[in-house]
Amino acid sequence: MEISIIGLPGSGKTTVFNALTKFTAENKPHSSGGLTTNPAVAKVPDERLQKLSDIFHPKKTTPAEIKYIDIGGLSKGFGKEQGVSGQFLNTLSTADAILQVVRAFEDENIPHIEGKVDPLRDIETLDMELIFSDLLIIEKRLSRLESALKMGKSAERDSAMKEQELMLRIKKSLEQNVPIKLQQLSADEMRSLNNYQFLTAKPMLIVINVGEKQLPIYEKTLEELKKAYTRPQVDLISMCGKLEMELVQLSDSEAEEFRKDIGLKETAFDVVIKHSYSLLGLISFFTVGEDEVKAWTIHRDTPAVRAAGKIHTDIEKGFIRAEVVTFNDFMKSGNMAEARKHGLLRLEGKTYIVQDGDIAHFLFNV
Ligand SMILES: Nc1nc2c(ncn2[C@@H]2O[C@H](COP(=O)(O)OP(=O)(O)OP(=O)(O)O)[C@@H](O)[C@H]2O)c(=O)[nH]1
Ligand SMILES: [Mg+2]
Repeated sequence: MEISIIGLPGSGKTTVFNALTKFTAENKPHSSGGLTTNPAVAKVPDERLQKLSDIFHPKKTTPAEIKYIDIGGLSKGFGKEQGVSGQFLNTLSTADAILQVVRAFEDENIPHIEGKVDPLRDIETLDMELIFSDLLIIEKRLSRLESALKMGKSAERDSAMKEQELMLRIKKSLEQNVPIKLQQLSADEMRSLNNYQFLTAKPMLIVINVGEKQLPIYEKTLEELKKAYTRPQVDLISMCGKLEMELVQLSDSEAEEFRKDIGLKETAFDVVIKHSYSLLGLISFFTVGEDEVKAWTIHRDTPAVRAAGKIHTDIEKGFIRAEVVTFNDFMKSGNMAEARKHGLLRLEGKTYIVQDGDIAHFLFNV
């Protein structure tokens, strides 16, 4: 899973990125020069994986991973309806989700590009920017379709006409500020748009970057913004980026102590992962053995045969069946033999929908 971090210049993207990835990238305000993209992989914490590892003592324990990409060096003018262009667009298009960092922290030493800190305005500015970027792609596609309609054979013309109708419909709604993910397109239509990687079709997690001085009111700040910005399929959370970045540099126990003192229940990292999983409809299943205990990330509605394909395409191709036990049943049994004896190890076919926490073993032919 890949999540791209975007936001207006100086909103705290690199700071949040560092907090999420424990990566110490340079975070200069308004870094000038070329566009930089900075990827880092974060391991998804899962207590269940640790418990399984304690039982199997495998050579290797492999958590699921999320790749975060920090995009830096956006021009100051970004956010003024210039559209998202070039390399920036390429990086964004491959992301499964967008994490938008919004500045809420007050700091007179760090001027805001618009003069005044106003999170809601910034969210709306970025929304406009993403819509504008999608509109540019649609315009280009429409003019291609226009030529195809003039010259193409009748079979091609039919599909071009269908696509043109869809593009025009999406364009109209975008012009009324409705992002593609809220346009109630059919599953077929959404699939046909896959190639374009429209930005407003992607799920978005908004991170309100509050200042360390605002910590006492940070829940209130978030609640107020949630009331003011009520788009479905967008999730809002808040964190103090600067503080979180400092905390990941401490030892776990020191950081926990500190969190307790200031009344923070969870790490920003855990909160972001939890919200990313639910926003994207992701779950985890496990494979176990003496060599490796591993967590895999899949979409909620994935059939067994496709989950198997995550591990290896050969297993998908030669799929016979899956042996499945839930994590809880397995823990009650203590080992596979016991689980089997009590009938907790089920045999499932290709179409079985894998559930969160399933421990699966796939039988296949090559
Ligand atoms: N006081 C305070 N400063 C912060 C906070 N978060 C970020 N900053 C500061 O704001 C400045 C910009 O933060 P960055 O993380 O570099 O922002 P960015 O969005 O990556 O900036 P660009 O990549 O230049 O667009 C830095 O000086 C940070 O230290 C915060 O929560 N509180
Ligand atoms: Mg940056």
